[in-house]
Amino acid sequence: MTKLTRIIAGLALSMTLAGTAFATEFRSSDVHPDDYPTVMAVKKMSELIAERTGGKHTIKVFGQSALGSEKDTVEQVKIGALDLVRVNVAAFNNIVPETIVPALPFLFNSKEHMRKALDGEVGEKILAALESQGFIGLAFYDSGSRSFYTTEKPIKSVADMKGLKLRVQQSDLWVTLIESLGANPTPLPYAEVYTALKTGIVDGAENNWPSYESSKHFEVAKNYSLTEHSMSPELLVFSKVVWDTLSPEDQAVIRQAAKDSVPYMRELWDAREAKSRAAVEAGGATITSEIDRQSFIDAAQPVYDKFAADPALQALIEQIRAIQ
Ligand code: GTR
Repeated sequence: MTKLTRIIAGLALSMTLAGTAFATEFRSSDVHPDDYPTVMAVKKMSELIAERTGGKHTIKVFGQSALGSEKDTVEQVKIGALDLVRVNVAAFNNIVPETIVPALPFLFNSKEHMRKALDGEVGEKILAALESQGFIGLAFYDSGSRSFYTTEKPIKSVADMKGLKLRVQQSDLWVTLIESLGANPTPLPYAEVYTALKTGIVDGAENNWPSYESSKHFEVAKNYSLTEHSMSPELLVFSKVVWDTLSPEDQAVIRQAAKDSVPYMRELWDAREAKSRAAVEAGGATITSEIDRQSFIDAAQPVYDKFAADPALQALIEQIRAIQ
């Protein structure tokens, strides 16, 4: 061994040990601020891990896209440069086809239906599918229903979508959905949406109540139309590169803490949805709740033909539809 290879070997060993024997503060990324339910849930998970490992492991959450966009941070997690990420499933749609399923338009009938599906076998299958691409799927979090909002006129039926420039998440599924509805998609990272709305780069976007409120999009796009076109959930994912350096005991603690953070998150979520809706209404947003929803459901069909034709995905969709 030359001196240099000895140094490199020593460094590699100490990095491995850092992951196993000594205290580690895992780094996690989120696009949301500190008081957002997804961020608070990962902080809760950190507390549980600290308790259950005698303080050996914790998680530090970097919010508000401080470590980059969802797309960039997913790439960092893939190579092990970042330990965890909390993103919407949309960020995985182009990487792991199974993540397309829960993002499909008008798939879930209700919040309860969505929770039941993701808590059961369907959810487990989607999480397991992440592993072949270098990710450990830990949990789903709620993201409510997403609806469109615009700077000029409100949307009431799919005809109102014609020609609108709408921001979408960076996912081919989402691009096709907007095209199918007759609008022009502009994929952008979340952190760039406020300025895009304000400067007229886009005419609108879509999101749930808490994001519409906390991002202040409601200040620049005041027409919120309750299309509730997707319940695309949130995903919490660990880097497989880092995971493989951990002991089976620590892996089990992390998996369980993630699961245990879900009910906590849902409680925060339900309260936050109501609070955010009230806040945007008080802040001057106009809510259109009379929507010709069927016109959207019909126009969205090509999305299923293009993205959900694969028999494995079809099976997941049927399993979801069979849940009462
Ligand atoms: C939010 C979601 C984020 C991100 C954002 C977006 O609802 O929590 O993870 O996906 O929407 O539209 O980019």
